[in-house]
Amino acid sequence: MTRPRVLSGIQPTHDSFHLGNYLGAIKQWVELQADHDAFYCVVDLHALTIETDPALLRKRTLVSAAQLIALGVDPNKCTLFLQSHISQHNQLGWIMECLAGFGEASRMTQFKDKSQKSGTDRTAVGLFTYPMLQAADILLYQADRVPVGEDQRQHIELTRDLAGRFNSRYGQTFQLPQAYILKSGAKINDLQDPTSKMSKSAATMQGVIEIMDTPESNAKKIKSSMTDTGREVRFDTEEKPGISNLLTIHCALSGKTIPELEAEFEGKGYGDFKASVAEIVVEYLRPIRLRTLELLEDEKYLLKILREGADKARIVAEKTLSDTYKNLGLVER
Ligand code: ATP
Ligand code: LTN
Repeated sequence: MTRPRVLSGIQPTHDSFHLGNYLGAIKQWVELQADHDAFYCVVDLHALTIETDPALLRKRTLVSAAQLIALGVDPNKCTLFLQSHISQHNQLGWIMECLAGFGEASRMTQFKDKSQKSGTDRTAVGLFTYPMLQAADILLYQADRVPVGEDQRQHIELTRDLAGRFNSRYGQTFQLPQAYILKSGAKINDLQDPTSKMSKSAATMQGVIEIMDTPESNAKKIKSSMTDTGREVRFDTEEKPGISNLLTIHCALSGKTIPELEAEFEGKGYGDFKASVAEIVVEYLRPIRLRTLELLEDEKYLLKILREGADKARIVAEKTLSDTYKNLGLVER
């Protein structure tokens, strides 16, 4: 029996992934690789939608790949590669741009939010066409499932719409993918502003737990996270967004349930609870950070893994693109 396909991608836009990236997306990548035919890529072409320094882009791409491996993405169990190594992504991206409506693309909230922040003159056209390249990433591999955080749901819906439209116009070509979004962990919030999502592009990193940050710094960030009113450790996103966020983080990393944690901290204050979250997070991340640093020391090994991944990915991507071209009526070579 063939295993269901899964594909996901992450941008190399920062020196470190954060806890939201891990709990919202990468943790699912690791679990799914056990019983899925999994394709995971560092979407370096997507990172070009913001202005990047070449040396920094190279460094961040390798740090991203190293972190994925350290977090449990296993190149022996899945196909790990860089998007720019497979030219079919750009080629299918163009087809998707020709299929998407201008109005449809204009409704993407990620584009609206990001372009509003920087203003139209400083917004690249690539940021507008970003979701169509993302659709190509997914459809090239005929993915059944796409593990992402809640903020990506709209892009996956668009991908399904584009795939369905193509299939009905030109004949069955693409598998319709489904977003794979967990209920818990799908949205981890900023520790200082617990009503907005933890984000790499936050104004200040005080509320962002970075995987590559030192244990001391992360412990400090958790201990000085925003304090809600009251004193009880109770899950209540309306009244206690900060504590609820910390409970979600604790649960995801310690494996304990929310009622278990509420009982454990009954009669104790926020201080004790924060100290426990800090310990859980720091001890969880400590070996991951060290393993990432170790992998980065051996760049040759890392590049070899990525080359082998691209060789496997290319076989699937070539087949899908060639079927797509044929179904569109583009003359064969
Ligand atoms: P930016 O804020 O610059 O868009 P980001 O921090 O959201 O960056 P991405 O590279 O866009 O990071 O996201 C990578 C993956 O992590 C995506 O699947 C996304 O849904 C998920 N993700 C990002 N932030 C969170 C979060 N706070 N909680 C849960 N999942 C998240
Ligand atoms: N847009 C996504 C990154 C991304 C992606 C993909 C996710 C690019 N291509 C394909 C899943 C599948 C983001 O901003 N997190």
